[in-house]
Amino acid sequence: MNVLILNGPNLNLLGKREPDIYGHETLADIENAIRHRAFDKGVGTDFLQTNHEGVMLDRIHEARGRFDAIVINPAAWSHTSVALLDALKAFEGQVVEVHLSNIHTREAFRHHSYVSARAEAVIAGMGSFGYLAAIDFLAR
Ligand code: CA2
Repeated sequence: MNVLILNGPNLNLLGKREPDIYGHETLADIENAIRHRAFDKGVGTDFLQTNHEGVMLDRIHEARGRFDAIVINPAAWSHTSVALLDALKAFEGQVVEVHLSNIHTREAFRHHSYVSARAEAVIAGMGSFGYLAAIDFLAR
């Protein structure tokens, strides 16, 4: 199984700002933990973080036929992007949506995610462990 792990806008700042909400780990720390967990489960991985929505859409298009699943933290695009939802609908594999924070206990505008309509599973509020849970779910 090959899994593409996608992280959306501003997640490159993890560990550098707002540690009370998003924790002290950097995105590199989290990606390393995912890489190790996936290796243990015999799962191949590739990673992208981007602050550019078109770059994210192109990567999802390219994933068609190459990856069995996508684990995505769409960050703010969760709450705004029908384009991201449409791109994920064109991907034939499984999709797991991950949020570090529990978006349902935060501001009302974070309660709805367009991506959730396409996701097999949605994880929120587990911090970086959510990504590892997503790998375990896909490898089960
Ligand atoms: O909880 C999550 O994982 C979110 O997807 C994170 C997004 C937010 O817009 C979603 O509502 C929930 C924000 C990512 C920004 O990450 C930062 C990290 C450090 C400093 C500033 C922003």
